[in-house]
Amino acid sequence: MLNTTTAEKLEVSYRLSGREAIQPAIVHLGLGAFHRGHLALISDEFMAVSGQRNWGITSANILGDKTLVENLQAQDNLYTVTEIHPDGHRECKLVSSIVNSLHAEDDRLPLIEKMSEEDTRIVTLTITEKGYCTNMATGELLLDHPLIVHDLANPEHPKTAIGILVAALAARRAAGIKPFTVLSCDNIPDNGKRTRNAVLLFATAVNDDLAHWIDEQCTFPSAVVDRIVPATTQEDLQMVKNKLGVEDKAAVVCEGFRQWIIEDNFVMGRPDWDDVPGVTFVEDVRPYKEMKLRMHNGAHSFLAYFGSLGHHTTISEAVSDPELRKATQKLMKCAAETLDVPAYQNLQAYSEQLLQRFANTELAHKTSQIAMDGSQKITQRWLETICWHLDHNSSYAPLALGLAAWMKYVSDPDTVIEDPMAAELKLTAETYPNNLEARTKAFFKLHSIFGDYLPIDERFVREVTIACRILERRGVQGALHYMNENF
Ligand code: NAI
Ligand code: CS2
Repeated sequence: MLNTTTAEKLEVSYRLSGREAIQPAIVHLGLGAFHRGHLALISDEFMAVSGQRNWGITSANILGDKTLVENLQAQDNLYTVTEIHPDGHRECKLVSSIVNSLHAEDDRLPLIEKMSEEDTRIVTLTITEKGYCTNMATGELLLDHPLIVHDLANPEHPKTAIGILVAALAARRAAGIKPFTVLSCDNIPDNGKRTRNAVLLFATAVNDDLAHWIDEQCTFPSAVVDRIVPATTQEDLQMVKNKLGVEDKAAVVCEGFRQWIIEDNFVMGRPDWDDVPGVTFVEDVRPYKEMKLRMHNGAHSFLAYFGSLGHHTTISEAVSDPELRKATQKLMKCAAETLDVPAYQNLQAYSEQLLQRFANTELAHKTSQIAMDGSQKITQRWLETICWHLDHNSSYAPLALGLAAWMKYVSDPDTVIEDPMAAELKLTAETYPNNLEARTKAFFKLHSIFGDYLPIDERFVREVTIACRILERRGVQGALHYMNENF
């Protein structure tokens, strides 16, 4: 069991002295691997270097992962993060910033009460792209989403993160308490603005005066987050146990790289997170957001779908395939052309750094994990790049081939896909089993992914249909080689 002995072994026992004095001023929704390997670790390091004890975290899962919460509670909410570098060097860090953990799926009230306390000054989120219940093409809240429909009818007993945020803000307003800042740490474009718009639309449907209060007083800064944190495997848990001599059932492994770029707009103050490496406060995250989502995540999804089709289990295996590596470089170049970044930003160097990060064979980042929830990812990772190239009449062949791979992946009758739109995707594929052109156009009709304009752009439809044909006729390696030779 993780305890003070572990702290002594890691020579951080000082970190636990006075831990009981830590005040939880942050509530986090989405107690997942990334939260534990990024925000919670950064907050822990910040409190260690600053000596401040008033930025502890209450972390909650509102959907699933009950066992993780129970395991964390059983070890006093302590856990470790092992940063694994490409050369095999491992650095194990004990994290003590989470002082409360909740599983709030069955009963939201304790969580909402915690969020309503005046001491709670920031609410952070890593609830996955699907957790926002929004149309990824437009960014708008899906008012017909079954859980949103439930929450609008039962605003005091919400199931969604959006509903929970509004319920907690309503309680604060009723108690005459200022609102907290909402800080999304998810890979969605304009995550602060989109969360704000979803909260305001929901609040307007519940109570117009509440919506005005939120609009005027609550802040929703956007942020760009970057650290590769794969789902923890049994091998990871065993590695940590061998290293520490005790079991850590909430252990996280990740790469050494980390980045967190945050708009500095916090209504009730914030920690000086930038006292620790990798964190920067800015006025506008837009240039960084597009770079990260289109180059890093765009390449990640490309490697995930072509890697899966090519029977590569991990990203590091996929990127070791020469044709796939070359095609990924071309995709990143295609994305880089769309970016308006500061002159000092060397996008070629960024691309090469990404390939090194992807090639980290010490991290078992599974292609299947990244391939999950594609309906919530490809819009911001690929389609925004495609739209730019359509506007500029320039080529986007790697992205077209990526879409072909995604459609082939989700259409495979033997592939069980994890995606909130799995049923629609499978039905679309099954409707046109032998008519590739009709099937491709049917996918484009999925509005929450492709929006209004792409499906009616004949150039786009033609380009992607051709890519699908190339993939069908030449196979994975043949299609990659063809694109590499001709683009
Ligand atoms: P994870 O699977 O470990 O955790 C997912 C979390 O989301 C869990 O706490 C789960 O309870 C919650 N969740 C899932 N569906 C939800 C819903 N509909 N409503 C509310 N909560 C929901 O995944 P991980 O690695 O923590 O990633 C979570 C998110 O963090 C990603 O979707 C991404 O947006 C962001 N992220 C992840 C990175 C990574 O490398 N793992 C890196 C950068 C960002
Ligand atoms: C990945 C991201 O699972 C995925 O979709 O592309 O979680 C990726 O690991 C992070 O964005 C890296 O910062």
